[in-house]
Amino acid sequence: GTARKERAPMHGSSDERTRTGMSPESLKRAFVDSMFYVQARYWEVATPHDLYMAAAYTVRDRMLERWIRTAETYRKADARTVCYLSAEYLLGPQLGNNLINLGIVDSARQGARDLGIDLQEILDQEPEPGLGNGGLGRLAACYLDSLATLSIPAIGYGIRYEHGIFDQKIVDGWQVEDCDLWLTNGNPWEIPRPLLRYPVRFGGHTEPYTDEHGRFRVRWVPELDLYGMAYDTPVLGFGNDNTNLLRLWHATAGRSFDLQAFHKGDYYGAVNAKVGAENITKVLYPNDEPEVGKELRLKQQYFFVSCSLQDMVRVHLQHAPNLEGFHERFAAQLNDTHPSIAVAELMRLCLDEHGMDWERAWEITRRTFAYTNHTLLPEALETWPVELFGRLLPRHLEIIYEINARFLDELRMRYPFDPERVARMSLIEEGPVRRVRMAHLATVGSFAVNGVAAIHSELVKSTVLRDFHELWPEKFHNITNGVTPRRFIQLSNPDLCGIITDLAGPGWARDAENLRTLEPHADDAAFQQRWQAMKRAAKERLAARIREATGAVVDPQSLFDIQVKRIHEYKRQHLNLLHIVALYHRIKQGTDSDPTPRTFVFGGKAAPGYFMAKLIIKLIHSVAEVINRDPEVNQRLRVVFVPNFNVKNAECIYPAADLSEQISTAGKEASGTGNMKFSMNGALTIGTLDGANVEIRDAVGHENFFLFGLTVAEVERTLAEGYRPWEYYRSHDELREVIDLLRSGLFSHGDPDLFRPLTDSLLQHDPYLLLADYPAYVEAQARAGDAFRDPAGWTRMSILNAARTGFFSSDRAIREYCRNIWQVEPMPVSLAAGNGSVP
Ligand code: OX2
Repeated sequence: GTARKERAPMHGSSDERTRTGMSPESLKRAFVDSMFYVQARYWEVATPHDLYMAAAYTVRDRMLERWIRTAETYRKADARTVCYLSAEYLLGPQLGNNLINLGIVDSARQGARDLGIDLQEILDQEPEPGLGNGGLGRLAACYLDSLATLSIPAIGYGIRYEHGIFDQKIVDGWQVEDCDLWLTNGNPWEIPRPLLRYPVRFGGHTEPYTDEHGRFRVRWVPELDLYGMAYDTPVLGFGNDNTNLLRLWHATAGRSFDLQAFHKGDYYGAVNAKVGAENITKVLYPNDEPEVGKELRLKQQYFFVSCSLQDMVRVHLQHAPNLEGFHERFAAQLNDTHPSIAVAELMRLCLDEHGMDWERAWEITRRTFAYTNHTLLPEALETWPVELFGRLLPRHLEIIYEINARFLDELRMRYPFDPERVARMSLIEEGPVRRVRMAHLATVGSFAVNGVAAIHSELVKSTVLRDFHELWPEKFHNITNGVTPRRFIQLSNPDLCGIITDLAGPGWARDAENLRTLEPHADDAAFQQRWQAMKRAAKERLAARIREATGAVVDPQSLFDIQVKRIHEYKRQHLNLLHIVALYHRIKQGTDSDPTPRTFVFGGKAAPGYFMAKLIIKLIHSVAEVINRDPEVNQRLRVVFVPNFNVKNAECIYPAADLSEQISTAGKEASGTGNMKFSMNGALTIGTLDGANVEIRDAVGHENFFLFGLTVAEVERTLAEGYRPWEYYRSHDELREVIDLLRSGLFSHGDPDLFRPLTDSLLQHDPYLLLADYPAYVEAQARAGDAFRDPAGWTRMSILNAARTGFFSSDRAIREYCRNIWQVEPMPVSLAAGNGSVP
């Protein structure tokens, strides 16, 4: 780079310095300024959107100051940097979070009030960047927050999707997808970097040649090239001055490309190719499972990985003459297998572009990457047909074959009499269609592999990566997921934040173990009252939102029993429904013994092609319709579906929950993170021994958790012994009546076929063992209902949940990654110590 030799002069006048001051006065002045000079509006005609933009620019200026100082500090220190490679970042709205991390919420509110503006109204204007599907993308966003908060030099690399996760509309009880338009009104948080672009190539063929030293080399002659352009978003730490970088890549057609094609006289061909190039970052695939054989998806993956690695190489070469030491400068985390093509791409860069020999390149590559596994579901393990792979990335396929050949040789030496094991471990799955196994590529090409909750990490070792664990036991780790208490307590639940701060002081938001200060107050009557008032207010806010969004009226006194997450059969929203229908049935029969009034809240998106998940959404609405309008029932039960569950809605939902539904079939949910957000906000969990539920239950105390259901071992045994759901149906009267009600047409205006695919699946296969778990679930629900009728007892349990979930802060998780995997140290940034390069 062309580092400036001289520093900009320091601005001396006090006027200049208030440009980024934090007082209500400075914020006001900056806001008015931004309205005029950035948004180009004057007061009288400013729309709510203008107010939001001016506020965002005001906040951004204060972030940029920290960001630039951070970049300078890291660069000077030549600091080891974490690169988080993720196809998804579910960031959620930025303004509120940035105000918190800058510590200026009160000043901003004051400043806004002085100008006659309601800060909340401004916050509500922001469309959220929904660049992720669910837990995996939200985890990446929490980790960015914690990395900055812990002063760790880190870059998040990903894709700037023009359209994020679809907007969910509900029409006649069915999910309808609408295009997400988060960028249409402009995005004040990103800085486009038109000059920071890298070529990315696809297709063509490879050819051997001899280089000037007489060495054998391979050249890739691609068919197509395009460019990735950087868009940078600053990520503030909380309670420090560190501000890290999220760099998202946008695809554009290259100029060389234009010239070639246009000059050949094929104008329309060139135009088409240009459009094709730009399609790569058009839209997020809305499935939390891999898209089988979708060429564009593989292109997205390679596109962002290639840009990111080229960017890392550029930075490395600013400090070093060649790629030696690359793995010492960077630790690159692969967030699931989506970026695992990085293993082959770094090899290619080392071998083909930097003339390194194979052994050296492989050593550097294997010491650069670490891989996080997020799922054991066989249908979610990514593989790509060799044919497609070779057509798009011929050179990478060659490299993968070579990695595999060497790896298999090693295995044959190690296991000479076990060819089946060697075949199981191969990077290539043999069969009618040969496929590249991305999890194997990631495992072989990484120095560490981790699962996302204790039970999940054990299952990774004993199931999907068992052979690899036997070969390299020391490579395997567990890092239980975490969530950021800044967004999921401080921002979402200001009343709870106030309670904690009064007791524990403000330090808890950086050290969540301080939440334990609440514990001795769990039985204190006055404290309990304040706690109940906090919960009550949150429930009233949610009730108002529900009314606005759906027209449904719910009673904040009732037990708020909530399940929000992607809709999936393994998550078993329909088990929840079976219980609801059972309660309904009992009331109608007059056999009810649980008089606790309940409001059941659902929310979540279904993958657009996932028929069963969409049918579950329809069933939720259908059951809601019957229950909510039946006067015999609706004083006791209400069912609502909050449309378009996203980060913004979630912030309003978690604080309002009394009971959190975490009811996946044991062994299926890798971790879950919603479970943590609920518990931190004082909800009790009804759940199975799955994912992080296990550790949450141990942390909060078994007596403060409603456990039910088969364990992983019992699930395995049940299936192995030939599970016959029909027998549960036959022998359990209430269960039979509930399923018969679903088949009767009661919930489908007389159409007995509407929900048939669901009931048939339950009776014939029931792969997720709903019927086997039903009796235990209903029994645990009865315990929860009883417990809720003792307000003091319930409140005590609620307080203990919040007090004991500090472990599930993403700060703890990131500390573990830093120590056990990345070997990186904090590099604190001081704004105050700056000598004037920032105005
Ligand atoms: C999700 C997992 O399903 C969830 O259990 C976990 O909490 C989350 O990742 C974060 O680790 N796609 N999404 C996930 O896995 C995959 C694959």
